[in-house]
Amino acid sequence: MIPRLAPCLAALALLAASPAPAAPPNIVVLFSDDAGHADFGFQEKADPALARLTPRLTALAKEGVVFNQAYVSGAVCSPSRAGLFTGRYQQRFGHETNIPPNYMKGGLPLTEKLAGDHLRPLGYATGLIGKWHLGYPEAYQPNQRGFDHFFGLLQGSRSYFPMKKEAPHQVFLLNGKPTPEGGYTTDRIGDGACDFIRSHKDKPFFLFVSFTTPHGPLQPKPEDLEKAGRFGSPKRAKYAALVKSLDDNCGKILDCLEKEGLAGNTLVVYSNDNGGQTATGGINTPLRAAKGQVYEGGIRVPMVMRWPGTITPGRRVDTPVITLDWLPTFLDAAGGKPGPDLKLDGLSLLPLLKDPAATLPARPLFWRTNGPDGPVAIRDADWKLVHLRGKKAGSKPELYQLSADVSEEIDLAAKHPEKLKELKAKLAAWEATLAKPLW
Ligand SMILES: [Ca+2]
Repeated sequence: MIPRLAPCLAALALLAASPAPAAPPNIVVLFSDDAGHADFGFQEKADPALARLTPRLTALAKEGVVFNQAYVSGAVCSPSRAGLFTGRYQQRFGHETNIPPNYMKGGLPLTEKLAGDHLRPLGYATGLIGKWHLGYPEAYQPNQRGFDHFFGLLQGSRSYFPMKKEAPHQVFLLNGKPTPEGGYTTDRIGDGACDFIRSHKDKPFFLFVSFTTPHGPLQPKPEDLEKAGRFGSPKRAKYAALVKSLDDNCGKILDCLEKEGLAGNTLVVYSNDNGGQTATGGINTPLRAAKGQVYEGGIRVPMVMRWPGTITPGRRVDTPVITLDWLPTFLDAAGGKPGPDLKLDGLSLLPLLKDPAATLPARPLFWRTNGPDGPVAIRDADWKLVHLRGKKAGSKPELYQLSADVSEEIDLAAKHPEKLKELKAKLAAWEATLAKPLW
C-alpha cells in the first residue's frame, strides 16, 4: 500500500505548500453622521464620558487600526458622501453643496459610477441601509446607483421615532417601496444591516450602513438618556445618548458578522461623514471649528479599519488619508483594478494596512465648500492653507503648520510667504479642474 499512497501524499504536501487564493473579503462600512472628533473612546483626546458610552467602537479600534489624520472630502453630508462613493473630488462634477431638500431636478450626476457599480462586476452583493442623501428622483436612488438592496431614507435626516405625519423622502423605503413607520430609526438601521448580512452570507458583499445618528433632531430613547448619565447641558446629554445608540447598533452588526462566521474575512470600516456638529452637542477637541468649515474641525473625522489577518491589531496611523481613498482600497481588497478612464482621486490604503512601515506617495489634499467664491483649503505634507474668501474674515489666506498647531491658532502666512505662494498655486491649479456647482 505504501508505494500507492506516496504520490497522493506528495500531492497533498504540494497543496499544503501553495495556499489557496484568499476569498475576497466582505466590506462593511459603519458610517455615522455629524459625530464629534473627540466623542469616541478610541480617539487620543477622547471625552471620558463619551468614551464610556462607546465600548464597541473602541473594541473595534483595538482590533484594527485608527487613522489619526483622516479626512472627508466634504464638510457637510451630501458632498462628503458623493466624494467617498465615487472616489473623486465631488467638486469635479458639481456636487459641491448639500442637495436642496426634496430637489427633483437631479442628484449625484448619472455620469459618475459609484462603489457598488464597481464592486458588483467583481461578484459582490451590494447593500445600503439608512441615509442616502444623494438624490430623490428614481433614477438617482440607491437601487439605480449600484446597490442591489436598499432599506432606508432618501432624505438627510428624519425623526428617530415613528412619524405621525408623513414627511417627503423621510419614510424608510425597501427597494423603492415605502414601509410602515415603527421602531427607533437607529435600531431599524442596525436590524436592517443584520438582515442583509444573514441573507447574503454565501457570497462576498459590500454593505454600507449609513446611520443618521447623531445628526439632529436630538431624540434619544429615554433608556439611553438615562444610561448616558449626567452632562453639563441637556443638549450634550441627548447627543451622548444618540452616540450610545450608534455604538450599540454598531456592536449589534459586529455580533451578526461574528455569529455568521464572517468576521474573520470582513474589512470593517467605521467613520463619520463630516466634522462634528457642535451646535447639536458634538465636541471636536482639539480641532478648530465644526461641520461646514474647512478648518480641521469641519473635515477631520474619526476613522477605524479592521480586517483580521491583514491589519495588525492596535495600530495608529499618522499618514493623512481621505475618504476618497476608500473606493481604491475596496477595489484593491476585492481583487479589482480601477479602469484608467475613471480618474480616481484617492489611493489604495491596502499597503498601509498590510505593512506598518509602508508609506503613501506624497500628495496634497483639497477642500472647497461653496463654489469659486467659497472657503477653500489645501493640505500639503505638514502645511495647510485656509482661505475663507467671500465676505468672511477679511478674506486673507491663512497658513498653518499642523504638527505643531493642530488647532490652527498660529497663522504663519506672513512668516512663510514662499510656502503660502506655493500652496496658493497648487490650489489654483486644482480649482481650474472643477465644475460649476450644480445647485
Ligand atoms: Ca453629516
